[in-house]
Amino acid sequence: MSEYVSGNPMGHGDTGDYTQYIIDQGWKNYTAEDHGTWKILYNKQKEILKGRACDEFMDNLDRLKISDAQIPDFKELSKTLKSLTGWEVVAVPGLIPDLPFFQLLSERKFPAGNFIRRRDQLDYIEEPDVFHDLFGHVPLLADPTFADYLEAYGKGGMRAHEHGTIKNLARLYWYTVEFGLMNTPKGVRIYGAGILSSGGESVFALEDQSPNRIKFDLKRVMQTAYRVDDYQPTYFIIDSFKQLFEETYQDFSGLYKELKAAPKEFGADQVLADDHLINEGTQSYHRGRVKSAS
Ligand code: HBI
Ligand code: FE
Repeated sequence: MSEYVSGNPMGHGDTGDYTQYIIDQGWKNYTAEDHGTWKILYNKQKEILKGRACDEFMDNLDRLKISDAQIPDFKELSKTLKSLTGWEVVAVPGLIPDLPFFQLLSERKFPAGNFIRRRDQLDYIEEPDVFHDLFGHVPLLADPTFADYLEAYGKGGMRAHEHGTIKNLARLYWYTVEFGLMNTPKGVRIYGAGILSSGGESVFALEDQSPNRIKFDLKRVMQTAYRVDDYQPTYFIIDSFKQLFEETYQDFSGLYKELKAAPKEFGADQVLADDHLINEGTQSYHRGRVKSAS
């Protein structure tokens, strides 16, 4: 099962005011069991991610002193993060509407769920919790290029909100920030937080014969549906964060015009004639399972 399900239980509010969603982390309220849950998840992932996560992730996990000892204190962590890239972590109760989410990112504030999953949810949780958000997302915010990309994404989100193209932009987020793979001199590595925080998907995304692995193409990604309830049938591979930033650091108005003029939606498992395929998956994993795409 994938780590969490995207969706928006709090609704698509169109208020521009994100402050109403920010809460105190309440670090003192975590119980010994909560910290213990963090420790179990942390140690399992740290082991699985050796040779699978990109170096930028592993190195920054250490640089930010995110350890198995306890759930990080956002205020402490933010001091270090701010000094490195200007990003900080703020606490939210769960998924928040798109616009405040984008606004926070545009100001280099990363909203992280403050709660941690229960012991019976170690492998699967619907809403992003502190393990997914902190362990999965925060280390890369210390990478200068990725940090720039996410800020630019937030700004792009605010423009997409005006164009009515949030769906296209959300797919870009999904296939990069959440489920992205990167080609490196050492081989294909994980940088997407949805994979990094899921033991099962870390192995599946890189080693299983089932999923397609395709070179990243901006327009293609924006037209591709994704699975919210299970592992991805397709992963897109970038060459570097620099490539990702350069290809996406632009005003998407022209692209949105094209997408609106000739609307297309590719299935989450579809392979196209002009895809730059790294490998075509067998889709054996998803065959026979109940489908739902978004
Ligand atoms: N809220 N807390 C939180 N975390 C997210 O990742 C998130 C969100 N709200 C909206 C949202 N993501 C998405 O719609 C973005 O994809 C595009
Ligand atoms: Fe996430």
